[in-house]
Amino acid sequence: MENWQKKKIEQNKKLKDVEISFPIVYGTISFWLGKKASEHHSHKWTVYVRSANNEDLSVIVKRVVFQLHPSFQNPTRVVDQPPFELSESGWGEFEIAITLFFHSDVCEKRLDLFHQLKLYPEEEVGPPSTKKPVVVETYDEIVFPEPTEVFFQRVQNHPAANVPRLPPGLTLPPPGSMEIVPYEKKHGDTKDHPLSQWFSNFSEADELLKLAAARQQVRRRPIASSKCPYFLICIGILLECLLHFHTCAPVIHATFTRFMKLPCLFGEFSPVLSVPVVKHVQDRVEASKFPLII
Ligand code: SLL
Repeated sequence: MENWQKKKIEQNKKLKDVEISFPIVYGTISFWLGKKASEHHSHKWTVYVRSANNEDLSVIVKRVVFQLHPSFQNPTRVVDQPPFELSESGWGEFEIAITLFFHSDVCEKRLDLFHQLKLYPEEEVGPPSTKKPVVVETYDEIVFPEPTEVFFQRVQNHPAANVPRLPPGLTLPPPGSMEIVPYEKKHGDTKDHPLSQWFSNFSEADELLKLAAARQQVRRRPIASSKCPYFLICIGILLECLLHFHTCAPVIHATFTRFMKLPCLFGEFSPVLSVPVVKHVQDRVEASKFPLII
């Protein structure tokens, strides 16, 4: 075998029983334009995908494509740099398709997310204001099962990643002996983002999720004896994963956001409503039980 072939095989070697996850948040923030509002441009809004702790997602994400309503000019918008976001102005609410493309060592498959743009608050919370936006965010985790060694080494110390310790007995070649796929080392986080005061803090939720996951693994129950009311949903998730994704596919971990319309999981609030983050946290932990029982 040629040297380059050996190298390629080495780079593509998968780490069994290992998964790397990235907590993400995607959503929209929209402001009413007040006096500046016109018939077709009553609101300005921003749609975005960010890491849940506002770290730089470009470590895995190469490109994000936002598919807007056909009433917009050039409705397919491509963003190749962090922050992965798009700002527009318009008059109506619609569903935005958000497609994530990953670097080649991360995953060949793309990931489709969908987000409903909201311009108007659900309940009347006082007179309309140009200062207080309507914020709708969804927390999810992208899980990469069986990452390649190259990917593992590249992100193991990255703050946007949840990287486990390697299983006992598994060691990696010392850094330097592998060709590391470069990624742009720019400051692409969203910490000093102009909209960051409106971002929800999901990092506590994430910590609690991890704790709950650990607890669940300790007392893992067999499925037959489980009284899990979400049994059918679990099968749905499994089927969905099998149908849509193959081995290297990203899996949306917190899929319950799509199946269970718990309002707390679909974190919709304006600062005026100010639903406490703790509420999100508790319900997430509850809902996280069912995928872990499998
Ligand atoms: C509705 N189903 O009827 C929705 C469609 C489309 C919103 C909303 C375009 C702005 C522009 C715009 O805001 N479209 O022309 O640039 O409510």
